[in-house]
Amino acid sequence: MKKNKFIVVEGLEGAGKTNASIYIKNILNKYNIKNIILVRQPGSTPIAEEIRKLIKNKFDSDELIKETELLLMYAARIQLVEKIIKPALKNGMWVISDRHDLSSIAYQGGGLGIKKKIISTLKHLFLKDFVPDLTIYLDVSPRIGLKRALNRNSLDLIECRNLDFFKKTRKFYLKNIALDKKIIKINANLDINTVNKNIAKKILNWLNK
Ligand code: Z5A
Repeated sequence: MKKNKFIVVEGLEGAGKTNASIYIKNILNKYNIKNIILVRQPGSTPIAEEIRKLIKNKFDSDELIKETELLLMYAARIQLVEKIIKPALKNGMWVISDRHDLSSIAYQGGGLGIKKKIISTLKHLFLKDFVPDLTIYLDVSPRIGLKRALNRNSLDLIECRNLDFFKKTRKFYLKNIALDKKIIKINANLDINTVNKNIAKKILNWLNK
């Protein structure tokens, strides 16, 4: 049996991260791994949830500049990592996080065009060598993902950005996952049962390694 791990689920909106996080938890449960917590970024601590509201809000008289957005993402992340994720891992819990720092690389780096050096400086300053044991990247086309998100509810500040923003974000996801062997790519354009089956295969493979 594997020691407890930190698993991250990544992808564009509507990729199915919420579904996948719960599905992975259920697979682990079947393997008698019961001590699991699910978290989301930004969020999952009272302070990080307040930061999340701030990021998603549309303000009539002010606009979030891209650097502020990046710093808020990191503020929420560090709050969650230090207050919840690291202590949970130390106590033998498994942690599944809906998004982590790869989201900042893709959205703020790819989508908003913030320089790689700035984002990696934040990563090295605050996360240091703290990295996920496994990342499941759900690859969805921006058009399909946004359509799914729109079917579900009204769009927030980030979701309102144009298709080009999401194309650039996806491009950065793809570029970065190619550099990391701990990231598994799943085609999330397929129907949900096929996506789940493919996730199960990959997770079981990984658990048995
Ligand atoms: N953000 C950032 O910019 N930088 C960062 O560093 C971080 C985040 C950490 C978080 O908002 C926003 O913050 C996000 C990125 C940014 N913004 N945007 N845009 P969020 O948590 O509200 O948004 P999200 O993470 O993208 O969640 P989401 O919209 O809920 O997407 P999801 O979790 O991947 O999808 P889902 O809820 O599982 O599924 C969405 C719907 O599609 C639902 O009705 C499902 O039943 C359906 N679905 C899922 N999979 C399928 C398949 N395979 N077929 C058909 N239908 C499906």
